[in-house]
Amino acid sequence: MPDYIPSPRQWVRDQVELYERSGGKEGTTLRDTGLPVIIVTHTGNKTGAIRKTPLMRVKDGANYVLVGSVGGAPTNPVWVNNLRANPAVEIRDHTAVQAMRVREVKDEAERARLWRLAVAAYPPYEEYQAKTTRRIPVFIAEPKR
Ligand code: F42
Repeated sequence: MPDYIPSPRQWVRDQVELYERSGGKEGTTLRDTGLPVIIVTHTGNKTGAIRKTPLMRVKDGANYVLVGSVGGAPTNPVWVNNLRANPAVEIRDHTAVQAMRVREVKDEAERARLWRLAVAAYPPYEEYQAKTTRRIPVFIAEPKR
């Protein structure tokens, strides 16, 4: 069993800890926005370690949309590299935990549709895209069959 390495960011680490310790009953929203968050568990592409990344909860039917915005920072979050290298993830949405497979959305029409869903769920994504010259990566996570 590989080791779990928590995020170096204290507030992120604290959110993951509370979310998981409470079995998905507490720590499930982004700070004071009240908007729901999921926890994506994935594998470090260099360390092979278990990584846990909270993201906004954006649903598309049974699927989840994962947005690598990191506040409109100039570079992609490093979890994007992990998902590109190893698409097997686990997603915790409150009390439900599911094995899923991710793929990066490259098709423009599909991305546009999912981006609209993402912005509806979390409007600041639009400002984040405007703040950066990089194209914010979007993944879709589908239940593993
Ligand atoms: N970030 C988003 O991008 N989108 C969201 O919708 C979002 C929502 C959200 C809600 C709640 C919350 O608490 C946080 C939220 N965040 C959101 C922030 C998100 O959880 C991440 O913290 C953020 O996206 C930055 O991700 P990151 O993977 O770049 O994190 C850095 C700080 C980090 O953890 N770096 C690690 C480190 O040790 O420096 C490396 C982690 C790692 O995966 N390493 C890989 C390995 O092999 O282990 C190597 C990666 C490589 O290729 O270099």
